[in-house]
Amino acid sequence: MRFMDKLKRIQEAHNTLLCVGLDPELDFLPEGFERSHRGVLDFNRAVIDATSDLVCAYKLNFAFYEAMGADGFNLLQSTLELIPTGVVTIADAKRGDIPNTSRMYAKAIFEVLGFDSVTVNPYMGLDSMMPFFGYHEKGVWVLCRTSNSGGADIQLLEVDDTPLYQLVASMVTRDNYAADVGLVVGATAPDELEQVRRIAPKHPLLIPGIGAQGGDLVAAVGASRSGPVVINVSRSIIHGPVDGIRARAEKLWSEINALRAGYP
Ligand code: OMP
Repeated sequence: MRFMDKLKRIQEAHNTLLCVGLDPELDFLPEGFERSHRGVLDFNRAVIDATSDLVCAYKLNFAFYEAMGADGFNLLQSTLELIPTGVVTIADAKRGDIPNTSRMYAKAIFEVLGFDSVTVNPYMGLDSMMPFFGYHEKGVWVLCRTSNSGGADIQLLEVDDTPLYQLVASMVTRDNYAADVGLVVGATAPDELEQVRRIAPKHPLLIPGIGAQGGDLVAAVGASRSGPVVINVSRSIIHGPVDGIRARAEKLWSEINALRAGYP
């Protein structure tokens, strides 16, 4: 099944745009969880059990796993095994290198770990992304306008009067690839989100930045009117008492769906 079909199917089945970010930190594990890789796996299990019917995807940011050393790699694998079939998995690894190296990154993430999709960094150009784009049935999320304030340092620079993030959006959405290609645009940049939608009205967007980063939920949900959207929330769901995880996720699920219900 193509990646976009899998995403569409789960978004419809769970009536949701919500993606929970599984970004576990030992220092933020709630009471009752051992501060070890075993404790992290138990915590990820608790998050998945509490939210799997509310989400379309889980995004695992590799930094949080790599910081645990060799255990972290095993944790990526054992966490993936906990995610119910049908729910989309996103490897947030922000990869990209010379083609020969990207090929190995893509192999590790798609074939060894078996993720459905990956985030990639476009800075090294189209050929650095092509090894990821070559996979049928996989998704690739290209960083376009990131949610951090420093994203403006480079992404808003103009080349022949066009900001770089818009050139990235045009570049990667111009052609069809074996994989389904989407863009990452932070909810903290609502104006640019609108511009990206103008350039790529039908392409999938991965939108982080809601909650802890103060992003604009109305703008994020608004982007779903023309094409698919996945809204990622990490800290403001997974941090805090473990028995509040479901309530925090449900609140966002409801807010997102209330906004969607308001559209004609
Ligand atoms: P919270 O701010 O805790 O919801 O986490 C946001 C998650 O999305 C982290 O895993 C970030 O690394 C990731 N992210 C951004 O915050 N901003 C971006 O522009 C891109 C990403 C990403 O690629 O997912």
